[in-house]
Amino acid sequence: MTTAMKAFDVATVRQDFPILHQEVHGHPLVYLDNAASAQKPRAVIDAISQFYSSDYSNIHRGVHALSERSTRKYEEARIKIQRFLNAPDPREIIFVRGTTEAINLVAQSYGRKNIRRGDEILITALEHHSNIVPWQILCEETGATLRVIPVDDRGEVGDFEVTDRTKLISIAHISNVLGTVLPVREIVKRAKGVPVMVDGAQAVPHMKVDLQELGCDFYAFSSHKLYGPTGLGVLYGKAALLEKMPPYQGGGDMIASVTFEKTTYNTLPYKFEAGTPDIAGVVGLGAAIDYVQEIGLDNISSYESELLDYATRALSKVEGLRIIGTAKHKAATISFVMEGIHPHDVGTILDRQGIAVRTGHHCAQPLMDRFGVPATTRASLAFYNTREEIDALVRGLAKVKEIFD
Ligand code: C6P
Repeated sequence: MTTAMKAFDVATVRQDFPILHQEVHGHPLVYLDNAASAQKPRAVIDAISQFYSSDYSNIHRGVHALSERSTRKYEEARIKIQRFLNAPDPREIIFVRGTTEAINLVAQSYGRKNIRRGDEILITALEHHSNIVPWQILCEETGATLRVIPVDDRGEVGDFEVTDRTKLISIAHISNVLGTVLPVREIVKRAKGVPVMVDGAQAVPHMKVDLQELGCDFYAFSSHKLYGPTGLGVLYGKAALLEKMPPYQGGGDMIASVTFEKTTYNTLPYKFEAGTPDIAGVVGLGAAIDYVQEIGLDNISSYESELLDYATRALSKVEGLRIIGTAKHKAATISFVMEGIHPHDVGTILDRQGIAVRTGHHCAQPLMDRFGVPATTRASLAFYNTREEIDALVRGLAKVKEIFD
């Protein structure tokens, strides 16, 4: 039982995260780099340790007790994820290494089977490299074209046209740089049946995601941003599409039978899970989902939204600071630039004060070009952050200015 409670209380929740209670460079740690990766609650750390201490074995292979126990825990986690996302069927939940691998899987498996010369793949201008490069590779291989839906000055995605040539649309649910929440349901409606893939890496930790309501065809997220372990992610795909897709990788567990003449493939989801997966990671992700659900995604969304308002107001008062990304629907991520000071200097000086932010292009170079900046400083919030930490950030930025003045 964790200390997280029904009524959201940030001080109580913080007790669940051992790493937060330390000093960095002589200052209390202020961790504002959650979009890069979130910290892990005790419940996740303990679940992994407990699993390795008492249940661990390989899965789907042995008839012995430990293998059966491990297999049961692994498959229980799959069902947890299915329910968490309101996916219709656990066979539609595929374990992969992360969002990046999920998108590459769709590009290489669905894409190579269905995309031809002259076809068009639609993405937006705010995508992470993970949702750009796999499609560029596919375009190079097939002769298809990548078309980009522009974003406006606030960071909102504009209108787009679906033509006979449009064969796939792939969009972020939430921008990792601007925090913009994209209207996925409307985009799916406007797609008029063209398959839509959603990169949910930044959405799943911050808002309730209901796949049946969204209606998209593929959805990807990473465990490590959802307070779970690294090296693990999930691809959801509609069974009707997954059934027709060729395997992405060959190896153990993804086969039904192998001879040198012919191999037949396993059923869903195993057809896409070649080799020994991150078994303990999956158990840890199951624990992360239990933890997040115990706090409640509604509590998380409303607390983070209040904190975002507070941070936006506080940062707007800092002279010479410009926030990049002012969409109406925004998650708790704030990118900004400071007049005459390079983001790397901002990040380094903040670090000396115990404040962790990310600086750079955030794996979204085309978006940096769109806003005419080489890099930004990004403060990305989680439900364990506090107003006091935002105040510390503002004080930290005053110090940055003092050094540069
Ligand atoms: N963004 C950030 O600091 P992986 O690395 O596969 O877990 O996730 C890739 C990815 C895909 N899409 C979006 C929208 C993302 O934000 C990320 C990861 C981190 O913004 C690390 S670059």
